[in-house]
Amino acid sequence: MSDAAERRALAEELARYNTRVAQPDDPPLFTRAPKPAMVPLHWKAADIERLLSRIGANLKLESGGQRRTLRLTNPGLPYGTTTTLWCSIQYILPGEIATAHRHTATALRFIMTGDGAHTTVDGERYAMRKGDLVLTPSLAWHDHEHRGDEPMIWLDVLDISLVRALDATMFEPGTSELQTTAPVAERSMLEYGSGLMRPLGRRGSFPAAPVPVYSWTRALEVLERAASLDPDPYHDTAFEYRDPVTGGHALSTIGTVLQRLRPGMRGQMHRNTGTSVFYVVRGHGRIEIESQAFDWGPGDFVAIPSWHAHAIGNASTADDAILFHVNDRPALEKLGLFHESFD
Ligand code: GTQ
Ligand code: FE2
Repeated sequence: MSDAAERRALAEELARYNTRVAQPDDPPLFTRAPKPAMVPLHWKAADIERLLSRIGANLKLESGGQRRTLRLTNPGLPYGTTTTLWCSIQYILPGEIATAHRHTATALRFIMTGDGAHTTVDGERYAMRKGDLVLTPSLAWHDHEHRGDEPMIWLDVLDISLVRALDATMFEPGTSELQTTAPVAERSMLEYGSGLMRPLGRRGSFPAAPVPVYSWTRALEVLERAASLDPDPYHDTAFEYRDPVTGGHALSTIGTVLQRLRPGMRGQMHRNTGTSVFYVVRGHGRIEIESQAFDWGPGDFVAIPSWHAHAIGNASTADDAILFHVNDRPALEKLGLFHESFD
């Protein structure tokens, strides 16, 4: 019998004892480079807006802190937006609340439209305004309450697929609908919000994500003040949101970036392990991902699979473009699996 036939003949017997040998038709175990099942994808703002207004009109919030969300999916994956991340667009009507809870998955929100909602993260209450980034690290208690008078839309990003792959999913509902809030509002912003100094004499460790809300006005100011610097050839002006106490990533598993492309900027091709999702805050441009090209505009989303070469450019020679993106780089770095290549 040939070796291949020998292997096939053995398979049934081995399987009975929960064992196996490599079979001739097994796909290669090690590939020279990552071969993701996830595919590059572009969601257009007009489609998302139409679908959101349908779910806004037709889906009621169920009791128990359910949300009305439009999940971004990928045809190459059984669930989720990327191999590790879930991006959902949450549509919140005035008067609605999301009840207090916590989970091991790390989460963030980026406010797409509207204001008037408040979030409480581990007892600290913060306003949520357009362009703000709100962080809920693993096991931070959080709830939201929308007391404004117009619908709000925000992007939720969670590392659900990563946490599921590691069988570390936990969820705990709060004991009341909304948390009791601390007497001093936005206290951690007062303590750590400068990013330059921190209180002297603090005992014990600093909290994870010591500042839960990164305001749009301050993030934009950083980009605008950096506009006079020479452009990075790949990213132009891109800044990562960081933990102001440690200087590390703002969240331990999810990377967050705000990027400005000056008029006429065309970035060069590069690739890295890990996945990302881009959200266009303003402007028009093009992203090339391997052999594909997507022309994006305000409100669009684009997902990039691991190790896919990509280059981003601003299509306008008059206006800048601003993008918010998320990635799983902090998790990969911690595992020693982050690699990049500048082609
Ligand atoms: O707002 O806390 O889209 O826990 C999915 C899970 C949002 C949230 C989601 C969540 C949340
Ligand atoms: Fe949550």
